[in-house]
Amino acid sequence: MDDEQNKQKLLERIAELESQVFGLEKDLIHDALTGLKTRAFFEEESKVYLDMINHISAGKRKQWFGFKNISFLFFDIDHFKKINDTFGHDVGDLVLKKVAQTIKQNMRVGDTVARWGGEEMVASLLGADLNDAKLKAEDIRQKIEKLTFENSEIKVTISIGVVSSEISSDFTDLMKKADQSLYQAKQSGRNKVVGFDQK
Ligand code: GH3
Ligand code: MG
Ligand code: MG
Repeated sequence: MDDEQNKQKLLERIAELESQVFGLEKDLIHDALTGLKTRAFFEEESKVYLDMINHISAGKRKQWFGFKNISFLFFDIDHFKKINDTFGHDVGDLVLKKVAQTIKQNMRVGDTVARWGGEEMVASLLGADLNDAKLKAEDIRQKIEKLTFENSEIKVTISIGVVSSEISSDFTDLMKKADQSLYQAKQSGRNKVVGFDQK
């Protein structure tokens, strides 16, 4: 297959995926509590971008679709159980919603934020390399640390694992590596950003 055919095939695949996605029920795309995208949507969309990375050269990707890399942030609220236990589950829900909104507000057009499960969230940053993504994560970490709530005793922090397609272009592998980085962030004291280092 030549480049033009490859491009057409991918464009068709994207259009097909979009129509499939729009055909799904709203609650299959959006998480009811946070309003973020669902994990299923996130996974499908990310795999399309990673397929493009696997099949189209970096130069052509940049020229045709405007991106070379994609990076992922994996978020987990610190000691969230304690927030629930101290202030109640409803307050926990409000904290989770506010954190989700803060993450979403700091994204660019083309980025996607989803609820991975519980108090874990993920984001894809299209066009960002590892360094860009680490800077973005650090900015979000600081904004979350500064959030205030009606009850001024509530303090919330977040740990973030960061990976980039520079290291792997397999979705499952990337999420595994993001989770490892997140684990390191937790182990080294929480309220931290850790980028996946190949070494
Ligand atoms: P760590 O810093 O290690 O992440 O500690 P943690 O307490 O955040 O981690 P853990 O995984 O032990 O607890 C997560 C808690 O998040 C437990 C669960 O009850 C709570 N949780 C998960 N989903 C929701 C939700 O939708 N609403 C509320 N209020 N709590 C939730
Ligand atoms: Mg967790
Ligand atoms: Mg947690």
